Amino acid sequence: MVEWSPAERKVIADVWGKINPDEVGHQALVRMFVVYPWTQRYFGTFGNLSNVAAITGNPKVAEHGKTVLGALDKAVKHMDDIKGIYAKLSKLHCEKLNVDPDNFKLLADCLTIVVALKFGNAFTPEVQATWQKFLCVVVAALSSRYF
Ligand code: HEG
Repeated sequence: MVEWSPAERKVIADVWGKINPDEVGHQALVRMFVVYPWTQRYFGTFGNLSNVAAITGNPKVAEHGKTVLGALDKAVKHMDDIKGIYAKLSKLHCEKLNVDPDNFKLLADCLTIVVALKFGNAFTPEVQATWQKFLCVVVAALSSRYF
């Protein structure tokens, strides 16, 4: 069971309050597809992902960015039960989408980089530590139904 201090809860609420979910989700996915091109293999229905411009302009990527951030919004609102609220989503990624769970960490790292770029100096070591703890829990919860 993950414990969240009041200070950590405040950091996550602050970061989340300053994020534009459509933009951040989109930019994180673009980075994932460009930096880790093998992650494209799960998105055969998305059409052209052949270069940075195609990925950036692909409306399905933008749409999926919103979907992913919508799921993260639920995690922010239920920080004490992330495993529970992601149980179905984990099963879906494992059994239906057949996503290798190592990829969750890659998307999480892309999310951190996008948030860091937006925040600049405000992304202090303390903020980074808490943000990455949050994403660590998200990744663990998404992986929890693989076993
Ligand atoms: Mg996944 C669908 C969330 C990482 C591949 N992902 C979804 C959906 C959500 C979601 C909410 C919609 C589920 C539904 O239709 O009921 N994904 C989600 C989160 C994260 C993540 C929160 C990590 C932070 N996903 C992820 C990664 C891959 C992946 C790393 C592959 C590299 N997701 C994937 C695919 C679909 C979803 C292929 C189906 C997309 C579609 O067909 O529209």
